[in-house]
Amino acid sequence: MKEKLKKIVENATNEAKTIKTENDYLNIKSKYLGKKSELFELIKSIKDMIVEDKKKYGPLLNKIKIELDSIFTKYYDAVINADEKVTFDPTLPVSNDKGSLHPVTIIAKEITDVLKNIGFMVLEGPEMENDYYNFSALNVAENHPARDMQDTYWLDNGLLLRTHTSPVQVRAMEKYGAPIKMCAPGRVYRNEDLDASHENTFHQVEGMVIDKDISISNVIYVMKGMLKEVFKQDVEVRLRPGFFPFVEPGFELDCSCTICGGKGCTTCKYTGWIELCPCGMIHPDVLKTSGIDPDIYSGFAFGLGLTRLAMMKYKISDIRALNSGDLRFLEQFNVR
Ligand code: FA5
Repeated sequence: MKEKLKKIVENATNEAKTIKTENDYLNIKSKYLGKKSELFELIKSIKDMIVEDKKKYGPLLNKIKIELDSIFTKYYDAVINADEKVTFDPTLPVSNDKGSLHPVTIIAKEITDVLKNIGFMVLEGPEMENDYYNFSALNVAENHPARDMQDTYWLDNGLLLRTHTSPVQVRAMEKYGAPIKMCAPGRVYRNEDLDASHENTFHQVEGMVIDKDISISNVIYVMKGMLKEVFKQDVEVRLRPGFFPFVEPGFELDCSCTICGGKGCTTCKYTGWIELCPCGMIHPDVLKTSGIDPDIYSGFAFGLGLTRLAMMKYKISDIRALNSGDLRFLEQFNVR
C-alpha cells in the first residue's frame, strides 16, 4: 500500500508541474482526486479494512488527498499570477483607446498656445502661497476689506492655498523685471458655497504685459483675440467697471452665457452673462513694490476664469461636473 501511495504522489507531483491552463488543472484534479482515480478507490476501500488498517490508512489517505489538492492549486496559481503580471506590465505601451485630456487641460493648452504665439512666456507658481504674494504685494494689506472678496483656506503652517493666480504676476516681476509678457495657468482654491458656477477648486490663467506705453486697448485686444481662438468665432462679451486693489482702472469682462444663449438660466443666475475675465491696468504701487518704475513702465493684467471658459465652450451647465471624476462625463472629451 505504502509503495502504491508513494507512486501516486510522485506521478501527481510531476504532472502538476506541467499545468499551463485551467483545463490542465481540472484534468489533473479529476485524474488524481476524481471518482475514477486510484486514490478514490483506495479511500473507498477503507470501510472494508480491518480496524488496525483503518486507523493507519484512513488518516494517511486523507492527508495525501489534501496535499495533492494543494499541490495542484499551487501550480495553477503560479500560472494565473504569471498571466496577471503580463496583463499589468507597466512597461507595455498605453492602449490607444483609453484616456483623454480633461476639458480644463484642453482649454488651458489652447489659451497658452495663443499667448505663446504672441510672445508670452508660460510660468508656474506654488499652490501653497504666503500672505505676501497672495495679498500684500498686490496692494491688499492686512485688514483690507478686499481680502473678504476671496474666502481663503489658511493652512496650519501659516501659509494659504492661493485664492487666485495673481501671485505669479508678482513672482514674475521680481524675477524678470520689465519689459515682460507672461501668462500662468493654474489651480486656485476658495472656501466658497458651491453652486452651478462656483467651485472651491477651479482654474484661472493669469496674464500680464509690462512695457512702455501699454494702454487698456492692448488688454481688450488680447482678451478678445484669445476668446475668438478658443470659441473659433466671435463671442458676445461686455466690459464693465470692476474693482480689484491691484489694478486701476479695473474691468470685468463677461461672456454671454452659452448655456441659455443669453436668455437666463441657473448657470448664469438668470442674468444672461458669465463673469469670465477681470482685468485692468496694473496699479503703480504694485509695480513699485516689485521693483518696477511706474514712471517708465505701465502694464495690464487679467485673470481669466479657465474653468468657466471650459463650461462656456463645451456648454457644461454645472461646474461641479468638471471635478466629479465621473468617467461618463469625461469620456465625452475625446482629445488626447
Ligand atoms: C481674481 O481672481 C483676480 N485675481 C483677477 C484679476 C487678475 C483681476 C489680474 C485683475 C487683474 P475674481 O475673483 O473675479 O478675480 O476671479 C477671476 C475669475 O475666476 C472670475 O471672473 C471667474 O471666471 C472665475 N471664478 C471666480 N470664482 C470662481 C469660483 N468659485 N468657481 C469658478 N470660477 C470662479
